[in-house]
Amino acid sequence: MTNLSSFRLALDRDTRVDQGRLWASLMAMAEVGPGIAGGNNRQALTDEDGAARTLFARWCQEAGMEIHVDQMGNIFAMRPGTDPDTAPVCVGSHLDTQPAGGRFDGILGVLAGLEVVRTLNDRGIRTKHPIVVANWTNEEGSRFAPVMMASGVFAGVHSVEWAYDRQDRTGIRFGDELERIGWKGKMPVGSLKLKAFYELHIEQGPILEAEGTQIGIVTGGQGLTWLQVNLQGRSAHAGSTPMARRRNAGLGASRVMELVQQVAMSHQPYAVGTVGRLELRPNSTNSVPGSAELAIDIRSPDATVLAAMEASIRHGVEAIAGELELTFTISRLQHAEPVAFDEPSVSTIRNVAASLGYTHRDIVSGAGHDAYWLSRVTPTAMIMCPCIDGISHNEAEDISPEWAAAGANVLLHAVGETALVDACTGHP
Ligand code: HGY
Ligand code: MN
Ligand code: MN
Repeated sequence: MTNLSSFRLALDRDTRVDQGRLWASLMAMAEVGPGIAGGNNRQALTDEDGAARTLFARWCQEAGMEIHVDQMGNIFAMRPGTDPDTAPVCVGSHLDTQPAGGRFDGILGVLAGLEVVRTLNDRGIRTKHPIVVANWTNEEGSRFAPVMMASGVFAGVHSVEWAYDRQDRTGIRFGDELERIGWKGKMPVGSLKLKAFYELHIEQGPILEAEGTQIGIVTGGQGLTWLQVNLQGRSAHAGSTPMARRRNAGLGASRVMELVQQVAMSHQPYAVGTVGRLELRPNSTNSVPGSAELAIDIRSPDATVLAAMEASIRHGVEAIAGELELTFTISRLQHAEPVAFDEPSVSTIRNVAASLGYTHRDIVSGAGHDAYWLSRVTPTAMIMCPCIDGISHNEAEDISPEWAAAGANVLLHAVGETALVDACTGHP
């Protein structure tokens, strides 16, 4: 049993990450899978995702870490601790992006984790617990639903087999695609037991920037439900079909979109509702749409509000279909309850932010994150940094190098406190 007195609870307070190196890594990663407007299109399990993984793994190996990959392609870059029998402290997020995604959503959390290790290496600092930097597969859920898929398997929310059978909209299976890009590991998912998990993420909303606050102390996150609605009418000639004889699925879709807006607005200020995906068939200018598929995203920090929104939407879709003589199906694509993070871990983040002199405030996450599921299996907390105009899931997503470094410094010191710094190492 190691003598605990040889470990300090904290790094020297003047220890900071290398802001320029972190920013250079973010910009280099942004070159992989570029979008069309300055952001990224690096969707899960595409070749671009594979290239990002390869780059990340190389950087981690150059920093002296061992690479472990589980059956869901989750990457765990491990920095050994002085006591190999202890559970690692994990930091990380995701490298996959939305189709019109930004350069920082998820990527900041992964590369700030790498920067933490690079900084400890620079200072020759050892920790008692190993440190793991994680890249969680398919956080975005845009190509393969649901969101936070592989961290969900890690936390026991989904089975590996169920996840492997998820298909994208062209019918490609998740498991086959993971195999194709060469990132289907052998490590059983969830076998890595963690001491704690910290995720740094951009806010993806306007609060921190508007207040001029540097750090968000994330106390929890709102719940989310995705619903898929399929409306079935009859395609018909746009010219020769009288209005009274139409069974117009496109009209039905427009009313469902308005319904989602009204339901969200009726639960303000803590509810949001979006129809982000709409597909009409046959999708031809001179054919009345015979069928429509809509994907609905509703969220609230209050579980009862979320349930009430879902019930109102289900009821409203039935009424709309009746009025327009459509048949319909409505099904849940996914659901995550609102989450509260581990209070001692949240306090660590808050105390570190204060001791480093950063302005900070508690905040509830509007977006979903891998930390949601990790909080089921290990003490978990999140750190947020502002983003410009609160824009995200948009190629214009942007942050400042200073915000990135401030978040990474809080991550660095939170890791130092949790992984226990070996007092005999590091510069005086
Ligand atoms: O949908 C979300 O909240 C996350 O960006 N995947
Ligand atoms: Mn994200
Ligand atoms: Mn996202």
